[in-house]
Amino acid sequence: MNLKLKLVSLLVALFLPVMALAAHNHSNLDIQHSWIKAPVPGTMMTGGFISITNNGKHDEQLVAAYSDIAKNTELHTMVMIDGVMKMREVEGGWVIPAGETLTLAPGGNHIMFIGLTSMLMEGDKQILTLEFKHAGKVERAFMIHKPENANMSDGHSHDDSHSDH
Ligand SMILES: [Cu+2]
Repeated sequence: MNLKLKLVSLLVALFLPVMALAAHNHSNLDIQHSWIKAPVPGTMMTGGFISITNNGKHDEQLVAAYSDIAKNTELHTMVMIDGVMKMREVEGGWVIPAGETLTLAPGGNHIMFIGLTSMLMEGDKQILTLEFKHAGKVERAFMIHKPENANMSDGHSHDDSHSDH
């Protein structure tokens, strides 16, 4: 047996337990870009957005979201009625087919916070609980910021103050 092969075997042995553990932690779901829109001052509602990729072999479903920041946390979609965009609650949420990505984004599907009970300060984080049909409840940090910063929502520092030019 050459050294390279031995090394590979060693690496496999080292990483197998990690992989097993990760699978147990529902790593089939790749969750990215979780953020909450900083509410317009004086309003009692806002939206949350996220991108969830189902890397598993079976369909998954986002069935509900829970938070401490509002009286009601609902899953909403946008529908066009008589030429006007309106929000509707989606009972049962959305199926995420195997290999596909569910994207909640401004102007489309979103998590709705109605009756805000806490101050949502730009740059802060809030922990939300997402409930999946198979993976169960998953906690996730959501960054609070303005829509313009949406593309910087994950893994970046928000310490730099954003000035509007
Ligand atoms: Cu809504």
